[in-house]
Amino acid sequence: MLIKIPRGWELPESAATPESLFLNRRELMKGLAAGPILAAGSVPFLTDDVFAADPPDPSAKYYPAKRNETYKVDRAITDEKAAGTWNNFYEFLPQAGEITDRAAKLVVRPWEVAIGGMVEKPQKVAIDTLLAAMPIEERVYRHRCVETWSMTVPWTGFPVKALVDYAKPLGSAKFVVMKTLMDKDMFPTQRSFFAGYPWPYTEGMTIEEATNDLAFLVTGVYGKPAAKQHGAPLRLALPWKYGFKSVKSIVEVTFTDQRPTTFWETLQPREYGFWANVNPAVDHPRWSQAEERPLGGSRKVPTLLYNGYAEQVASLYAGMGNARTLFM
Ligand SMILES: Nc1nc2c(c(=O)[nH]1)N[C@H]1C(S)=C(S)[C@@H](COP(=O)(O)O)O[C@H]1N2
Ligand SMILES: [Mo]
Repeated sequence: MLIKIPRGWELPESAATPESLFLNRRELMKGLAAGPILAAGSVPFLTDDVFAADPPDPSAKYYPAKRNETYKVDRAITDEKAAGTWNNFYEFLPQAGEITDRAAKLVVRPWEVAIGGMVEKPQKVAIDTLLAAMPIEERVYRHRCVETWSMTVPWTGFPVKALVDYAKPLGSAKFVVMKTLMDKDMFPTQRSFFAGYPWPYTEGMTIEEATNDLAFLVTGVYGKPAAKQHGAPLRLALPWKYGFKSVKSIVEVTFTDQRPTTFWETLQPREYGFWANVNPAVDHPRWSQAEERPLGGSRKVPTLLYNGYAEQVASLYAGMGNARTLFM
């Protein structure tokens, strides 16, 4: 986010191109990779996908999960390709963009999540063991990036509250901290110039926020295991907060009584704070937050207080005043 802030009108072609054209371009790329076959002109180049080499996903059986209709959004669901080709995942690319091919390097099995800190018993749990213990469902949520693009997506996963119950935190724990995998082989920016960033990507929330109904841990998107660029195999979704709170590819969940200093807060505390609740009336120091551009379109729409979730979450902040810091 420090490098360059893309504006709506600076989006690369891939994010704004109709899906059909985009698919054609991708087919063309595959064709080029399969050079001689294409030249022969007779054999279709559809048999193997040069981008997909992963073994079958052991969690495939959970998808599609039953949609929880409590969470309704009066906006069209974003086209899957649009959501999956405009991503923010600094471990792959230090700006938002298309990272599908880079993200293919992420190995998501085996995958362990370490649960520790102020809990009855610290433990490491394999992602598939965890999934088997969680109430898996689908929820359609809005997502609002601090850089003003947005999307509406069907996430599959389970409430953060279910993980909190599973972890059995001590009564003295006040915050939940989540961290992304640290792996210099899979994540190129963790070893390059950007090695100076405070890796691993770290986010946090209060216990009250974590146990609010809306707080969700995502394992799938669009009725399938999550595409890697979305933060497989486990990412957070706090839909009332700016997107940077929704940490991807989580390997560590820690309970603590100390408020953590998060990744973006470390880098730029006056622009990306701990609370980061969406508020159209509180501008980012460098741009307005009044409007957003849903991915897959060019039309801007108004941004809503708490991203449209005020009814569910405003009470979390009652009595905290109206400090600017709650909304940045
Ligand atoms: N580990 C990690 N998690 C991350 C990020 C990141 O760079 N690294 N970017 C965040 C930001 S700024 C946004 S808007 C969302 C984007 O999620 P999406 O790419 O699935 O749309 O992921 C968030 N989670
Ligand atoms: Mo973002």
